[in-house]
Amino acid sequence: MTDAPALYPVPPDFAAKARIDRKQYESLYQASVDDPASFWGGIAGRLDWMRAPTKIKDVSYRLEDFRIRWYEDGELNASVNCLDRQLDKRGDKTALLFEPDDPAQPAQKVTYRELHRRVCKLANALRNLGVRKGDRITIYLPMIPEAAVAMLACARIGAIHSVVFGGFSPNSIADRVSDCQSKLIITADEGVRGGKKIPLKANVDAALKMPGTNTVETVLVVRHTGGAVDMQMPRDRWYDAVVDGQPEECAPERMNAEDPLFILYTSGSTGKPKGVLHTTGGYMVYVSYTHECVFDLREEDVYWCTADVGWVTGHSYIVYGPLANGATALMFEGVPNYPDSSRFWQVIDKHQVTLFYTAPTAIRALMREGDAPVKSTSRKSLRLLGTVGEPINPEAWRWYNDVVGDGRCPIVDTWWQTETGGILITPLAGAIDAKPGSATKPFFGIRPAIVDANGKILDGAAEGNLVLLDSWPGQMRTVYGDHQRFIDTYFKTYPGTYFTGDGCRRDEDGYYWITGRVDDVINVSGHRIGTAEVESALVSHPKVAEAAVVGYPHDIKGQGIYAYVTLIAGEQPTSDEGGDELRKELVAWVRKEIGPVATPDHLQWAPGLPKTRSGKIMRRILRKIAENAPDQLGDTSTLADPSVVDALVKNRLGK
Ligand code: 6R9
Repeated sequence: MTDAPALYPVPPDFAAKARIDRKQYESLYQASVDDPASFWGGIAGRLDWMRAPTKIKDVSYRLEDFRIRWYEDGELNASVNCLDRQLDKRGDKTALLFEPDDPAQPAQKVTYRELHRRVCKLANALRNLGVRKGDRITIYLPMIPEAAVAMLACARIGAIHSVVFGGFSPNSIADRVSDCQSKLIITADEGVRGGKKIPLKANVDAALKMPGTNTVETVLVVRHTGGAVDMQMPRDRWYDAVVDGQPEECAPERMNAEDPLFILYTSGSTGKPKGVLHTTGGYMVYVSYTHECVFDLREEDVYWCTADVGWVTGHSYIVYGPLANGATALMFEGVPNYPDSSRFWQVIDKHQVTLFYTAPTAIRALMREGDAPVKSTSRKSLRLLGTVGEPINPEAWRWYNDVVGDGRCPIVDTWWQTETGGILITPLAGAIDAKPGSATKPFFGIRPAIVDANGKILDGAAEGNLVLLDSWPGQMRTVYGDHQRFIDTYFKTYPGTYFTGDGCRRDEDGYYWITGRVDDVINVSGHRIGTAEVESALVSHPKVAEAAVVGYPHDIKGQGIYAYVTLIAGEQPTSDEGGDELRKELVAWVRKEIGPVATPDHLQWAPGLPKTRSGKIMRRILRKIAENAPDQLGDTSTLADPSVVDALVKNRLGK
């Protein structure tokens, strides 16, 4: 045990200047849950509406009259809120600060005026290409300003964007394009990360050869690295060529508050990734308000969120939240350890970053490199630190606090999900004392509860499953094209509540401690991977009969992927000792099928899998074997063939 403090009180000088102090948090929280409609009706005034909403909230989580509607008679345009309305006061302020992968290349500053111009030109070009309100556009770009431009240009004309993370494979692109029937794709010749090229355009070409993708009429290609690409005319067009000469003004589409803004695919416990759909009004209110409160945003802040725009964090807290607030947001193309493991801290000094938001996995990886790469930089500009994506272990929290923040900067550990649109459980740095490892307390309007396996709500200090009792404006509205799946996934498990899929403990002070997913989702470095997706990739290999995939604790990634594979009759597993060809082939196969994020860390040959007599794989047992805790296997008597367990334990990898 260490004698490190368990509680880090709000720094008094921070609280003195904070937007929200302890008293304000308590009274605003109470007001927000006592009368959500009047609370959120007031907060909506922070946006520019073309028609102000008069109906604020209409929500029922009951299955018989299920509905989630916020601001339903309001009209607005998200790009106008991020751009046009900033021009008067902030036209020359930097909106996006671009730091390229290679530090020798110049950084770029894109002012609000310039961003507005670029968005309008692309929006006009998209309209000329026949894109209309409600059409779906896939964006597959590196972390460059064009990614934000593309999202905002879609928003301007009412097209629904679906951003696909640049690390995903052609297969994953094809699945997402075909699910939402995209008409157009915006990509780049190549991306670069850590000096390595990523063949984005070639991946799109491969995806578009796959079934279900023939809705795509046009592919716009940003020239980024200048690498050679195959242009297939008339389908493929250079981005510059179509944008050049377009008018610099573009009339924004009037959007109803409940019109879709974007789709973002995320992994669930079963089946293919779901198209999480967010709408315009509630989402914009929620992300702009949370961004301002949680980061205690000031006009002069330089804000850096290290997420990729391919994930929800990039949508809400690089693009929509910060720009709606007129902030300066840094966009970083690279990785934390290139050219060396001091890069993050160097970028902070170079751009005088004041607010820094990153993932626990990055903190753990950098912590392993020791203090020197941090200490060689100043970081004096920093005033607040944040984390997101997975639980942060107290050691990493303390290192972040003591070494990165020099003990000066409060930390906000923000819990939320793709589905929630924005941050739901988090400290407000001027109001809530921190406890390392706890996301602490609910944001305004959020009513978390902990239920046991039977759905009984537990009071006081308790551990169980995390549900939310009421809606908030940023909540997802549906699974694109499958509303029933939305209801089944989130509202059936514990009727009358939204089920998060996370386990959680609440302590005697009412602090929430997220313990991780309780469903079949693995959180690898903050990226959600469905076990079902990896299993289906494995069994699509001709030599694989069956596969079961579980997560196990991993020092850096939080969780790693552990796969058990049964080969078809007649195929011989290759050995650990040498000639491990088939194992390597299967790992590479999963990388190719889904993308490098889904690469199994361990692949164990399983002559048989532990199954119940009804044929269900007992993952609980496989998890324990992967965790190397064979003494905790629990009851195996219900298995059809208990002996398979002994064989798996005996042959566990890395014993
Ligand atoms: C924003 C984002 C959501 C899942 C979520 C939970 C985990 C996110 C966390 C956290 C503990 C935090 N998670 N933030 N767990 N503490 N501060 O990450 O969205 O990719 O959809 O992942 O991530 O398990 O359910 P998404």
